[in-house]
Amino acid sequence: MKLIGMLDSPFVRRTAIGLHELRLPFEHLSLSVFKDYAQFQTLNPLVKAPTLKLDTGETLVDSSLILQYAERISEHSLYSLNDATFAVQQQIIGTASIANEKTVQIVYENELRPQEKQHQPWLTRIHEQVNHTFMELEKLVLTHPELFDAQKLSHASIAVAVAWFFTQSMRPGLIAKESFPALADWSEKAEATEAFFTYPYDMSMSAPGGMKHG
Ligand SMILES: N[C@@H](CCC(=O)N[C@@H](CS)C(=O)NCC(=O)O)C(=O)O
Repeated sequence: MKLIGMLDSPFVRRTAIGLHELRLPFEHLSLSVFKDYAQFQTLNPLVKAPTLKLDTGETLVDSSLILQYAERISEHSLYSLNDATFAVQQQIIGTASIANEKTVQIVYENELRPQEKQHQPWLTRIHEQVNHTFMELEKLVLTHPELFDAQKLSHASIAVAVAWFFTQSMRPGLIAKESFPALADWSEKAEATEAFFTYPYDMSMSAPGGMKHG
């Protein structure tokens, strides 16, 4: 199977790391939804990253749905078997996904919309939301330290580290590192693991204007 999308996308990166940890072989095609739009469209007319093309022809989108499929076909699992812990993990993944979504909204507003058409009240709202998602994640990491184990990655712990690194790289200073010590610490540990090292964050689009030129 083929995973399509760049590792500057937190959705693509968490999927790649999840597939890797589930020991599922896949080919990674690093195509941009912006600069490689036409080529991407030939593989998936929806032009959404991540896209997973199965050998049987199906085209899957959405990181959570792709990982749900991956869990079904793998002999391994990155979820807890305990229902109560699973609920916490789902809460963590949902919160991290909103953090990604909100940072992406800020980036799209800044990079794709002309300056004079940017709507400050909307940006203010998203800034507040992204800040709150990281506040919630910081609390979750502090309350459930046992779920953040570099020796035993889960979809939840992967999602948090990927979201933190993405926002820190894409919009440095947006979320003050010193106010989120547990997240910063977990990110450092996760980025040092073999799986994160194998699928490193792609910096090429992070510079302002990078999406237009990269
Ligand atoms: N909920 C989706 C979000 C995926 C997403 O928004 N991906 C971005 C790249 S970071 C994308 O495809 N952008 C192009 C577009 O929305 O047209 C997921 O979890 O996969």
